Amino acid sequence: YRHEYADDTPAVADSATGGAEMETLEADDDAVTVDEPTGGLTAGLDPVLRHANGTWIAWGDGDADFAVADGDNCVSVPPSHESYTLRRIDLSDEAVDSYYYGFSNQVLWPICHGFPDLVSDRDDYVEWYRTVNDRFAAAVETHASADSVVWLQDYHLGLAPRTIRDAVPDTVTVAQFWHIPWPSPEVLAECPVAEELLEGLLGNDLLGFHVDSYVDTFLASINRLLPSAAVDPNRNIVRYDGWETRVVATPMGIDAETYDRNARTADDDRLSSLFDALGVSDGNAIGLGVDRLDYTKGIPERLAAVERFFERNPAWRGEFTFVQKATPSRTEIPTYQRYGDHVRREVERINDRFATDDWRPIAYTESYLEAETLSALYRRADVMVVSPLVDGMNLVAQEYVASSVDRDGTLLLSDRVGAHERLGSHALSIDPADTEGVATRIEEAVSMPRQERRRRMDELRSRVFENDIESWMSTQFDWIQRVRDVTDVDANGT
Ligand code: GDG
Repeated sequence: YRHEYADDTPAVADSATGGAEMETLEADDDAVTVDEPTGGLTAGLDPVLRHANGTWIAWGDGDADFAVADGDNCVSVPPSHESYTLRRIDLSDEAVDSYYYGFSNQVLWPICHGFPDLVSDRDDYVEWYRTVNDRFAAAVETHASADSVVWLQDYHLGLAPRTIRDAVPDTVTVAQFWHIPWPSPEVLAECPVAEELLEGLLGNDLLGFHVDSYVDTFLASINRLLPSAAVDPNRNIVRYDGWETRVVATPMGIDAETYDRNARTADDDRLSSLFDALGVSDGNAIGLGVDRLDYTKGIPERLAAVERFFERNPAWRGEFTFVQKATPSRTEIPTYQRYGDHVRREVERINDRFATDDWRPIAYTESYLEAETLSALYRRADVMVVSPLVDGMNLVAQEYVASSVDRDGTLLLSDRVGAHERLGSHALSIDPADTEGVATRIEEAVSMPRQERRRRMDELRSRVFENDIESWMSTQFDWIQRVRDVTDVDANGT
């Protein structure tokens, strides 16, 4: 888990659950150490699980968890004040390869992001996806009681809700949050098991997406590919096989307070050592990109815009450095290996073109940054460029805003990410594929009067703080309660 911090790891729990940064036990000889989640979904879920005394079901390397687990692979956590159960699903290398790197990330991920040409399928991928979804469903069945809430996260568990629904009493509430976009029906039709996936998801009582447009394409997909289901377009309810699924848009927030606090308290040395290591001059204006190395994130397009900026503005050479933090991700997959190589080559080419003896236009790093260092870097960045070609939400844009405690920086935000709905009107909106347009926006940002920067940042900050992870969690549970009440009414025949 530790090295997959920015990646996505499926998990499911009775009462609540989450993804990548789950608290993980590391056995070191006889001692057990704990990695605490530093922010994001897992940090939001931890208190909920404690409160609910629930069960968190997840896979991962988890060697240490298995070392301290009982015969059912259950561990009581957190070790200091045990209050919920961590149940591990042990997956073989072959399962991880075909289920996670295979069907989840080489079929569903490209399809949901509108890149059907990048699908790379194999016969056993979907078989493993079914098998692993069934294993999660079986674990849920073991742990659920009649009034449980089951909350599933993300596209790795698209078939599990139906299996769970068929196995547990009607009084169990099943909800899911889908963290990535939902594609058009035309693109979804390229998925070899599109209908089965839709049927799977309609086992949920509640299905959440980040924004309305994904809800709309999901309902359009049902109309087109599962005509026996009935869609109520006014209430966004789908009736299928005797069950009702409510589909809602609930945009995810971040733990804004923590980013704000880390940005304020981070020791100055953190940033100076990072800049020393990257050869960045302290006096430079700083541009910044922070992403997983994923073809959806638009990194080469962004670098091309930075290159264009330096072409058009020779006076900024030596004065402005673009820092790109790129996190290697899904590196087993050839498309990702090629993408990483391409990004690194582009950095080198642009640096060769403009570098002087004591300055390089792009400072590129793939090293992990501790949370405080990342916040300090966000705080220091004058121009943050978030330019994915498509992105379910994008948390980085929100983290930048929360860390901008001096209210001095400018956010350039792609109009193709979920976060644009909430932040687009006060960020500088960009079309990520328009090199000239993004270069112009960088020019605008570096020459924007301070007052204007503050005005925009104040507005962005109030949106990010008002809609943080806590508010998102409570919206989830309000919706879960609402669909639960409906089920109770139906069960009573009224
Ligand atoms: C998926 C959806 C949706 C990166 N490098 C470091 C580091 N990170 C952290 C960032 C941020 C996270 O990784 C990346 O989150 P994003 O939201 O930007 O993107 P995905 O990984 O694609 O996430 C996305 C999200 O799920 C939630 O629903 O927003 O659309 O694709 O938190 O800070 N963190 C640290 N050091 C690093 O070097 N500490």
